[in-house]
Amino acid sequence: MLDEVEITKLIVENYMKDLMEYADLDVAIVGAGPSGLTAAYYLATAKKKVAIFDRRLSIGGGMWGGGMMFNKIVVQEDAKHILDDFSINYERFGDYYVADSVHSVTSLAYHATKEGAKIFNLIGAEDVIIKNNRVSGLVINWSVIGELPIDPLSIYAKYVIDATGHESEVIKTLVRKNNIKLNTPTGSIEGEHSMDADTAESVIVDNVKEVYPGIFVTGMAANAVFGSPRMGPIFGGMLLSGKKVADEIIRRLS
Ligand code: 48H
Ligand code: FE2
Repeated sequence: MLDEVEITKLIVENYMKDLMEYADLDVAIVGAGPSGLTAAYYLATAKKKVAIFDRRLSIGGGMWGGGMMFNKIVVQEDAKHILDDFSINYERFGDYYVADSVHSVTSLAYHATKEGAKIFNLIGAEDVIIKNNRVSGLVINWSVIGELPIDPLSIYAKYVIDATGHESEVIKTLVRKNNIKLNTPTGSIEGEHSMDADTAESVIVDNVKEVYPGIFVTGMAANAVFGSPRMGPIFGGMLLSGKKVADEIIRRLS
């Protein structure tokens, strides 16, 4: 006989166990789009304790939709090795590789979680913890509470990654709430520029930086914070910048 309350208790007990375990992290990633998932995979592979918080029900960010809802993505030669790391199937057309976007998202998520990265969906980062002029964690809350005045909970992390895409939400909040200067040319958010795929993809890996002590940017957020262009549905830069931020943090932690 299946027991409804036994099922309930199993869910609550095991969720709470995860929340307790991941309340103190090596790395907290905000955003489970392609760059956040890629970063999580390489961090987990290096045995770092890593969790991703995404406010949506479903992970994958902007990757599901390919270009204008044609659910294919294009990746350039430079990033092909990352497709291979994730065993993503593709077809080659000269210097371009075309992959199915649903297959790509699910492969990124499968390998990241298989290596031990934890994904908390439906949880948003609404703020950061700052101690001694350094970001030292995240302030999290259910994303479904709407305008209800419900106070958040907090997570410690040695490093936080803003992988929230075009909006660079965590950095925006950091700048809005604190009188600080970022490690950018003007000291504030430079803002995303219009489409130029070649420039956007060639600068994105360099834009992966610790923009304020304890917090890095990656993916589209890196280009938005550093005033670089958008690139449209070519995803090499998302994968490469995700790997770069992981490599950089692994180096710092060791
Ligand atoms: C929790 C949050 C919060 C928050 C946002 O947009 P994404 O897919 O991000 P990237 O940078 O990995 O990939 C960008 C890519 O999808 C893209 O848009 C490209 C290449 N565009 C080019 C162009 O020209 O348009 O994912 C970000 C994720 C989403 O799942 C959000 O739900 C999540 O972050 N998120 N999660 N707390 N405050 N804000
Ligand atoms: Fe986009």
